[in-house]
Amino acid sequence: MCGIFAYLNYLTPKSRQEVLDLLVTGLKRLEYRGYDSTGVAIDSPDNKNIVMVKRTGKVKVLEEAIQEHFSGGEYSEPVLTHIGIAHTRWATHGVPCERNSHPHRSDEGNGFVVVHNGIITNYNDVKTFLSKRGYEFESDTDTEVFAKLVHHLWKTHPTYSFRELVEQAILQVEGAFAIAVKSKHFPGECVASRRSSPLLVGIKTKTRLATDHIPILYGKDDKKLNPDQDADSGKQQVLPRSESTSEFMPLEEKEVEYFFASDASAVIEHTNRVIYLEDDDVAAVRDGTLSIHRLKKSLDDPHAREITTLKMEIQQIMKGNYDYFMQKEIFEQPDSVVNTMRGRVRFDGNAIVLGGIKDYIPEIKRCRRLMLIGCGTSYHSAVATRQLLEELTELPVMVELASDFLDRNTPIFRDDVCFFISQSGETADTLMALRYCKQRGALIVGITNTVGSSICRESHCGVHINAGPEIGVASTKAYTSQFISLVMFALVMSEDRLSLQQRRLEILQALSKLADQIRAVLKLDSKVQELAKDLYQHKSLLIMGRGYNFATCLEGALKVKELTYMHSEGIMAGELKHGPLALVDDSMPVLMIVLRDPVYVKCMNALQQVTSRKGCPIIICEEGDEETQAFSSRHLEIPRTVDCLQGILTVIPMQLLSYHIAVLRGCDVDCPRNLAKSVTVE
Ligand code: G6Q
Ligand code: GLU
Repeated sequence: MCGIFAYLNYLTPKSRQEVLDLLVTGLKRLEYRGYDSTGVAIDSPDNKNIVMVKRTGKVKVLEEAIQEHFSGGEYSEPVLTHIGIAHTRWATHGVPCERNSHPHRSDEGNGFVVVHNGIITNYNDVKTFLSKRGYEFESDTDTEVFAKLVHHLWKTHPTYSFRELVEQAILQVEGAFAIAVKSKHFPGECVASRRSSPLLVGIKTKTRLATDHIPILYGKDDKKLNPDQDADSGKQQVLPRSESTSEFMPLEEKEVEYFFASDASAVIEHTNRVIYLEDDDVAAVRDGTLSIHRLKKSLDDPHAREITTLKMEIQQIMKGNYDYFMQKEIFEQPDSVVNTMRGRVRFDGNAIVLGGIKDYIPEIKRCRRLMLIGCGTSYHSAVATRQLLEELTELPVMVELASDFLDRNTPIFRDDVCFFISQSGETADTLMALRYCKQRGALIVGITNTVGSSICRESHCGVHINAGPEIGVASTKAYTSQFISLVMFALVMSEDRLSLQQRRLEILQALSKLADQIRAVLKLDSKVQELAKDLYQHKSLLIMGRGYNFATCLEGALKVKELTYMHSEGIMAGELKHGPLALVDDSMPVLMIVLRDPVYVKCMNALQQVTSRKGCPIIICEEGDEETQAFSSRHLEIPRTVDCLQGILTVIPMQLLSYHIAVLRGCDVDCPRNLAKSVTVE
């Protein structure tokens, strides 16, 4: 979680105020990743110190503090070369407050300042080690140990370069992190690294870059420092130096700006040229030169990191005329579902090609079972499509929550095919599950929305869902696009099954009408808003359905919970009489999904059970279905589609309902409390 943003201008004059504006804008783009507190660090006007401003709460609060703090004329003087770092936090260690906000510092003189995303799992050991050497800690975070460790290494090994100091510190810490470090002892330099948390470097130059690859450099010796042999012994340590042995030149530009960011949305307005760092890469900028080093040499390391050109457009990450990103993303769904199918589904020839997995289809067809693994909304997309996958692939399909899957040490075999579904492509639980399955020889298929993400890179093959950037913390358009990606996969798998051709045709035709049908469902917005007015003061909402719509119940309840902080539960209608019916009375809000599909009669039974206990459900039903509508005065009618795609049309009223309840309750729609978009901690 959390957003890291750092900006380095080399021979590109910028005033500190301009730098601060850049940092604040970068943080705003990353705010969806965490919004407990924020902070920035820049050089003081005399260049002798580092000044920091931190605030509890969102970037807006920091922005105001910055305006107050840095309004003096000395901050408007241009500086030729400068580095500023910034952070928006999603607290894992220590409550959200100013003291725990990043950047964290090494000492009272702000010698080294650090922004960090992730968790340093052995921070207690490092803290004990440093405390014994006189360091006093001022926060409850794990991050602070890193700043102090770098300082300790600098004190004990004064000949080390900034990069070497950071490398040595990284070798001492365990866990997941992306970090960026700035130091007053190394002005104009920045060192950044990652392990299991995302980080990229954006590069902006006036002219076209001289290269599209940055070579990877290795230390001569990667030995880890023994933390017990330090200056306490009174002797200067002789540590292994990591001189570069590469014959390549690092990226050297005369006038250049570098951006270090947790994701591409923070840099796209400045440059579309980025390098996605890999685990254990250390990126260092010194005298305007970017070099990338590996902490440990491994045989399958490539020789260079590629500079990627981003295809993203700035408008994609702006709100436009909408009040919230979530609202924008709900209304984008007629387009995003088409983008998911674009270039893949040929409605005229009834053909589907998924370029990212086509070479693996024969292998997938021979597998023992399919496993669909994800968290939260992404997991729900697996629940939503499981039945169709079972039908069209004729394989056993397991759906798994990544965290539970790992807790169980689930047996995995070489002939398993494991799908990892993740909007961000960075969710730690999902990524850990991926690595677990990969180690056991299974084929890894990534279903992600983020090009260059860890899940993307570590999969053998995959489908990019092409939903476009999703900024609202509550996932909406990514869900419908994940759903469609899995449906397309099922269709590919059944291509040569004669007995399934009629069914495939029916689904393909339904897919071709989907965008218009979504538009029709979105027209229910004002009706849904009225229903929200009935519901927003209640404490709970039960959402019931079964078959293809059970996933909508789970996903709808998740949306209500996370956005409105109301209790909500997705209930499998078949389970009603086994317990949940006890909750139903004339005051309990209930929403039921009753569509004309193979489980219609069973759903009607559930509806009867609810109404006979004086329940007054809101019903989602098919257009013109008077028989069902007769059970309630409050209903939402959706267009008819094939059974296995109904879930796409039924989830949209749930997205709208949770959105409107959240607005009515005064909740922060895009940034629900305690949550963050990208959960890079386990
Ligand atoms: C839901 C949330 C959340 C999300 C999971 C998994 O609204 O966005 O449940 O789906 O945290 O995230 P990824 O899809 O990025 O792995
Ligand atoms: N573990 C760090 C903290 O609690 C960083 C969390 C984050 O990723 O924001 O401050």
